[in-house]
Amino acid sequence: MNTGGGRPGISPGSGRGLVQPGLNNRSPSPDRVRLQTATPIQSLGDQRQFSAVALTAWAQESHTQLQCVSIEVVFQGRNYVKTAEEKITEALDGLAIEIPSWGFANTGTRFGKYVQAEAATSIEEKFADAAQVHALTGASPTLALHVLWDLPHGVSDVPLIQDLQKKYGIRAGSINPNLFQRQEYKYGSICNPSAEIRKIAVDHLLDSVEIARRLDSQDVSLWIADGSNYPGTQNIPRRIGYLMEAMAATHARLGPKQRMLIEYKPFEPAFYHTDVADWGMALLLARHAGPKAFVLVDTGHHYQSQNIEQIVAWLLRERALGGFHFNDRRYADDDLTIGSIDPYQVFRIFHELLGDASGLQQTAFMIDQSHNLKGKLEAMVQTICNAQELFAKAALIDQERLAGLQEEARLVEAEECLRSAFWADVRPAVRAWRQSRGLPEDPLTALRTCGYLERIRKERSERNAVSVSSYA
Ligand code: AFD
Ligand code: MN
Ligand code: MN
Repeated sequence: MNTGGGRPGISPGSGRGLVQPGLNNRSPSPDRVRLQTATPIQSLGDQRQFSAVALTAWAQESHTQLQCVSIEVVFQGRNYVKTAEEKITEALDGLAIEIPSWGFANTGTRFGKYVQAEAATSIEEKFADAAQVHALTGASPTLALHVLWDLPHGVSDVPLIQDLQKKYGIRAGSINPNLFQRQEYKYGSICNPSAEIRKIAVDHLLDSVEIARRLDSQDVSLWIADGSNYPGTQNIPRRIGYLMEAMAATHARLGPKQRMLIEYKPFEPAFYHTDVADWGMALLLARHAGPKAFVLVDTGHHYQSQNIEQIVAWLLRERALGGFHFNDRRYADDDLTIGSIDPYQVFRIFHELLGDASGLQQTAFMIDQSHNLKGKLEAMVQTICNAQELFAKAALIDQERLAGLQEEARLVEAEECLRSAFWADVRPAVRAWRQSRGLPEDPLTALRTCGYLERIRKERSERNAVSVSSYA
């Protein structure tokens, strides 16, 4: 429930994948409409669903703006079943994917990088590229920012970002503190044995919260690279205490609408122990920090063959999932484009999310990729198109039928129910959706032919030729 600004009443929900059947284009009108809200409303009883009339009256009386997370329509005495096209349209209308500023810059591997003439060399160029990707896909209205790389002067860079937001029509998304590049962080940032160095790191976290607050960004996204390379060299339990202290201090500074997302990663850059190594540690840290702390799942941050959708199901159930960093991997944290190695896994993750409307609503979809070989913009557009197709496929899963089959343990039918949605060719419907929204039907071809790439290559090539290496 959003009790902040906005007109009292029921909004269809701004989250992704919300069920909003085509009420306007069906006639005669439905017999009955039932809505489910993001939060149960105690004063209306304990039921999970309410009639549209009761909800509207309550919302207006209590001056509340309600977020509706699902609508059940009873049409001519029967539950209205949406067509595949309607399901896909609803899914894509609600799908927003945040892209990372660093995905446009010259980044690569720790061994080196291949400099691209088109790579962004300034924060303004990153905003310009993000606007281009959004114009082609209609799905990336926000840009994740890395404080050290994008706001090197901290809070005093905020006005510059505000100008860029206005100029390019792209909002600043999650704010990513950098706790891994200062020389002081050799033995850790917020887990460093030195209180002085821990303070530098915590101050940076607090600055990041302030940057997010001034930019009206909801999420401060924490990746703690701390760890050690050799057994016995660091005191693990003591460092747990340091983590908790730093996170409590950061949580205490969050504004009413802000959240902190805690990302985990099993190894790299540390190779013996990493302080926040898995989702269990991240969840416990979030629980200790407070109600505005959530877990961030980076799909590349798991051991081989780990069941990520099961982790997602647990986090959803615990109301602890805050967001994703999507990318694909074959070996370690490879930062490849979504679904390039294992599209079925992305589909299975989307399936879990679509089965939990209010969990989905509070989950931020972000990309965390580093494009070393592919063109920066091409890779970004391709990744968004892949995500849209896989999300559309997952929206086709007949959740109700699947639940029935699971209940009766009809194994092969249940599996086929899932698989048939995965194998459905959604591309014509996705193209039709793009056309109906005034977007190019084929964003990748449009990118290649629109002239933007030629222009930026010409403008930036000289600057890129002398660019210095940076890790990402
Ligand atoms: C890291 C982590 C983290 C970080 C990013 C920086 O995934 O999200 O912000 O990459 O490039 O591996
Ligand atoms: Mn990440
Ligand atoms: Mn990563």
